[in-house]
Amino acid sequence: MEVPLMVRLTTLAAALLLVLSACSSAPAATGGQITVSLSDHTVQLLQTSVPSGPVTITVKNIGSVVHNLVVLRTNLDHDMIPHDARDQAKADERGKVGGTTEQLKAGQSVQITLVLSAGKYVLICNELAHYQIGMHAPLTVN
Ligand SMILES: [Cu+2]
Repeated sequence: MEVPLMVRLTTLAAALLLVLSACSSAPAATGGQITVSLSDHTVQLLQTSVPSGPVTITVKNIGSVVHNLVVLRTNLDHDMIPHDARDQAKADERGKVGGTTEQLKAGQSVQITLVLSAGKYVLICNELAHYQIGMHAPLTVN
């Protein structure tokens, strides 16, 4: 009688261990999430503020031409970013903390993760003249 009981206890312990290890291997808190939709003349954010730390940004091109996303850390208002000194058709990317690495084609979406500290940010599309036609939006990181 004692041996089967030991077996049962061992099995129970093993099961508990499995449950515990399953818990510890579950994804940790995923951090902030935002979704950015790039239309042909706007940058739309589903969330306008996000906690500091890792922030996963889902970027969707819902427009009809190529777009990109550049994340700037700046205290300037989102519609007050100066143009690039060497190219008036582009916005100055000073304060850039990240962005998409390639142009997004119409209908394409990508996810990027940035580690953002608390502060004010501006999300823009910096394809030629896209900033000027209104592709910018503010983001606050708390
Ligand atoms: Cu654009």
